[in-house]
Formats: sequence, structure tokens, C-alpha cells
Amino acid sequence: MTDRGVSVILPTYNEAGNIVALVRAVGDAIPPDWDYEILVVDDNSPDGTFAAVQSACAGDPHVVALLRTEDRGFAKSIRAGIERAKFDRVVIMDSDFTHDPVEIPRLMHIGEIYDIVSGSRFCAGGRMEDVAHYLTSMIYNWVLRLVLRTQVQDNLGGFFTARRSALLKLPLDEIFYGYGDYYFRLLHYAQWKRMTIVEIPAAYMLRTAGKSKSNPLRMIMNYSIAAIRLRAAISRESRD
Ligand SMILES: Nc1nc2c(ncn2[C@@H]2O[C@H](COP(=O)(O)OP(=O)(O)OP(=O)(O)O)[C@@H](O)[C@H]2O)c(=O)[nH]1
Ligand SMILES: [Mg+2]
Repeated sequence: MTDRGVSVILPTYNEAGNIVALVRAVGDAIPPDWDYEILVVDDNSPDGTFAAVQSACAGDPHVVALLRTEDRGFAKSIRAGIERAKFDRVVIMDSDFTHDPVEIPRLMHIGEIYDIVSGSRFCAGGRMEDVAHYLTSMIYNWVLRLVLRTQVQDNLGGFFTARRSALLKLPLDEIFYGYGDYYFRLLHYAQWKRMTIVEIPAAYMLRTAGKSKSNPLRMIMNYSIAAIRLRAAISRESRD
């Protein structure tokens, strides 16, 4: 038995084609000397994602499926997973195989030293199979770096590890709403609370099954509004 444990949080919406294989791949990737739980946080997906996990993983003590029917949304599901996690080490990742479970041990290893370890597409060695998405994200990250005056290269990645106890000290209501924009808010407030952040290279893969939920134009619009709001909050903080 080990005293080290990790909770891997998988937010899902219509991932019935991915989730069971992903849960298995995550389980296989956890270092053998670590205890773990896999928390699938499903927002009542119409495609039966929750039921698929329930039936495939019934009796597996490592897998917990949470069904959310109210106040749904990507960022809020991640918050629910963090709040519900039983271990202090948490790993957050997408559930469509874009974030590759084989990277988890590396994140956890560096997590012994840094408060937040972010799997980044834009540091040396990072990449993304979807070239159009890679280029759009790269350009958009340049804009974010200018607006937010941050040195973080990948502000939209969302594949990371941290200590739950440290995350819960952040202003959660200011961070966990919306979509991928929650991630640059999280990184900002973490720095504001003097948490240390490091980016390590990660390869973001193509989604293996199912469809993307994101609409690129709407995302750019919403993220831009979110970035301007965060910039205004940063200016207020530095005046106070
Ligand atoms: N719980 C929950 N999960 C969501 C919601 N929307 C998306 N997700 C999950 O969040 C992750 C990212 O969503 P994707 O649709 O892959 O969006 P994306 O990664 O921004 O876009 P692509 O790169 O095109 O896949 C996936 O694991 C989704 O299943 C939601 O409203 N609630
Ligand atoms: Mg995706």
C-alpha cells in the first residue's frame, strides 16, 4: 500500500466513444507506487457517457462517475471534480484523448517541485497533431500574452497537475466559469497567490472519437471578452 495518491479529473460531455478506453489508459499510466482515483464528471451527456462508465467500471474502486444535472459547464465540472477529489495531487485533462495519458507521470514528477505543472504545446518539444488548431492557438496565445502580460506560453492548454489544497485557496468563483478561458484565469490567480508554475512540453493528439463541442469563432469572441475582463481585474489588483 502507498501513501501517495492522485485524483485524475475527466470532464465529459458526449464522450461515450472515448471515455471507457480513456479511463483504462489513465489507469495504466499511473505510476505503480501511486494509489489513484479517476473522477469522470459528466454533465448529463445525451449520448450515455455516464451510463457507459457506470456499466464498464462497475466494481472498479478506482473509478468514480459524477453526474451533474444543474449549473452545468466545462469549467464548473472541473471545479466539482477538484472539490470532490479524495487525493491532494490532482491531474486535470480533456476526455477525448487530445491530452495523452502517457504524459501523466511526467506532470506528476515535476509536480513534486512546482505548484502547477502545465502540459504546453508551445514550449520546446510541445506540439499538436491538429495543425490548423495549433496555429490558431499559437496566434491567440500571442494575443493573450500581450493582453495579460504573462510569460506563460500556453494559456489555453488545460492539461495540468496541482495540489488540490492549493487550488482550493484560489478565488474559485472568479476562475471556474465559462470554457477554456477558465485556464488563463486559473494561471493568473495562481501567480497572484505566488504559486510557482512551470510548462513542460506535451503533444496534443487528435480526438479519437466523437465531435468537438467548441465553436472556434464563438470561442475567440468569448475568450477575448474574458481576457479583457481579466486585464481589468489585474489593473484593479495592482492599484489596491
Ligand atoms: N462536463 C463537461 N465537459 C465538457 C463540456 N463541454 C466539453 N466538455 C469536455 O471538455 C473537453 C474538451 O472539449 P472539446 O469538445 O474536446 O473541446 P476542445 O478541446 O476545446 O476542442 P477540440 O480541440 O476541437 O476537441 C472534452 O473532454 C469534453 O468532453 C461540458 O459542458 N461539461
Ligand atoms: Mg478536445
